[in-house]
Amino acid sequence: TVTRSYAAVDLGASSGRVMVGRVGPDTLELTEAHRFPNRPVRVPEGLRWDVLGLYAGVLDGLRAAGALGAGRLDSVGIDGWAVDYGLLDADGALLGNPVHYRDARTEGVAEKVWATVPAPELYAATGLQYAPFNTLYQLAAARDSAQLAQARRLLLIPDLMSYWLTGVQGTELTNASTTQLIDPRTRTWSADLAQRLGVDLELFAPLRQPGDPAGLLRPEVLEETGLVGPVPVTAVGSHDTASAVAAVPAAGERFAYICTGTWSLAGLELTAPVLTEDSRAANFTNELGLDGTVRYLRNIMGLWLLQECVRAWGGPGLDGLLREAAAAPALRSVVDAGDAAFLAPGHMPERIAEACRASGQPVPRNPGETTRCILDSLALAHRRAVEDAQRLADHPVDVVHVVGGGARNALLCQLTADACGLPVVAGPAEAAALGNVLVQARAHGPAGDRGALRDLLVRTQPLTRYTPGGDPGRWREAQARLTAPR
Ligand code: LFR
Repeated sequence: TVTRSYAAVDLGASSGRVMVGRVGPDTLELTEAHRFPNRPVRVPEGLRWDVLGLYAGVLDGLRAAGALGAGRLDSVGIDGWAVDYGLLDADGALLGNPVHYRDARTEGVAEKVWATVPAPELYAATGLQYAPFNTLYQLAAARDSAQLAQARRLLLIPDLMSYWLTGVQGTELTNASTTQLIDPRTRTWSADLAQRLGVDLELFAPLRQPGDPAGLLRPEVLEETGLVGPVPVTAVGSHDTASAVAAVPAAGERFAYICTGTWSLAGLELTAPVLTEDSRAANFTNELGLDGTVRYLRNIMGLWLLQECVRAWGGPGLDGLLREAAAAPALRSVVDAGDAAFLAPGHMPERIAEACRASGQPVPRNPGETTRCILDSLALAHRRAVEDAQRLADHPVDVVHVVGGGARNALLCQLTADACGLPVVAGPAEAAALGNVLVQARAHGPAGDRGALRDLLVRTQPLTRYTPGGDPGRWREAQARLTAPR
C-alpha cells in the first residue's frame, strides 16, 4: 500500500504552521515541520498584516517539510483565516500591505451599505452574518482609496500565497463565501448584489473548488525550498474553518461542532442554507463547506479574549493560569463573548472588568479569576450557539465536537459539556491542518466521501470524551444575567 505525503500550510491570526500529513488507507499522521509567528503591525494608516513575513514563513516551512521526506511532497495545500485580501496592480504586483480584519476602517460602514441594500435583503441574498470585517464592508470602506482604484485583482490571503508559489490565480470557494458576495444557494457570485453595491467582480480570479488543481510550485520556489519537482498545489477548503469542519471526527449527522482557536466557530454542517429572518436576528452565518455543504455557525470571540489578557499580563504561562482558573469560583461573573466590544486589540483585562461592572457582576480580582470568567463566558456562548443552531435549522444533535487549539484545554471542554448538557468529544487540535491534508489526499488518492474521511479520523486520531455534569440551572441563571434588561 502507498503512503503519500502532503504539506498543509495553515495560517492563523497569531501564527502560521506547515505540517506534513502522511496518509495511507489506515494511516493519518501529522508532523509539524515549521511554526512561525504572525504578528499584526500597527503603522500610521492602521493595522496591517506582514504578508511578506508570512510568505517567507511558508517558504521556510516548505523547506522543512521537504527535509522530512527527502525533498518529496505529493502536494501542497493552503488554508488560512477568512475575509482579508491583497490587491494586485495590472502587473500582478501587490499593492500595499493587506489590512487586518481587526482594523477600525470598517466602523460605521455597514450602515452605508445597508442604505443601498437593506440588511434583511443582504442576508437573504448571501446568508452571511453581520460582521464589520466581511470583505464586502472592507471594500466599501476602501471605496475611494487610491489603492483600490489602481487594483486589477483581489486575492484572499491563502489564494495570494498560492499565487506567489505557483504564478496561478484563483478564488477558492469556501473562503470566497466569506466575502459576502456569494449566493449560498447557487454557490457562485451574486452579480446583482455586486452591481448594486458597485463591486467589480472582475477583481476576482475564477472560482475553484476544494480538490481542484491550483498550479505547480514555480522553479524558483523549488530551488529555494530544495523540493524535487513537479510539486502540485491543490485547492483545499482554504478557509481555515472549512478545513477544520472537514476534520470533525463525527459519525452520522446529529452533531454540532465548535472550532476553537482565536475564534470559537460554533454550529452545524447542513446541506442547505438557513436564510430566515430569525436566523439573521440570531446572527448565524451560512458559509460554504466541502461537497455542497453549508457551515451554519456563529462567530464567538473565542480564546482571543484570553490571548489578549495574557499579552497584557506580560505573558504568564497558560498552565498556571488554567490551574488557578479551575480553582476559582465558578460562574461568578460572565461576559457576552459575542460582543463586538471585544474585537479590537488592547486593554482586554480592563474591558472584561468593565463588562462585568456594567452588568452588575463582581469584577475578577486577579488573572486566575479573569481566566475563569473568560472560560465560563465561552462555555456559555457555546451553549447558546449550539442551542440556537439546532432550533433555527431544525437539526437536533446528540454530541458536540470541539476541534482546534481549545480541544487541548480540558477545563474549557468540560465547561462546554456542562453548559451544553451534551457530551463533548475533543480533538483533533490540529483540525484545520488535518482537513487540509485530507482534501489533498482525496484529490490525489482513491476517492472517498466526507464520511470516509471522517472515518479515517475516528480510527487514527486520539479523542477525549467529556461527560456533562453539574447543575444546568446555573448556566440558565448566568445567561439571564447577560440578557436581563438593566
Ligand atoms: C478563524 C476565522 C473565522 C473568521 C475569522 C476572520 O480563523 O477564519 O472563521 O470569521 O477568522 O477571518
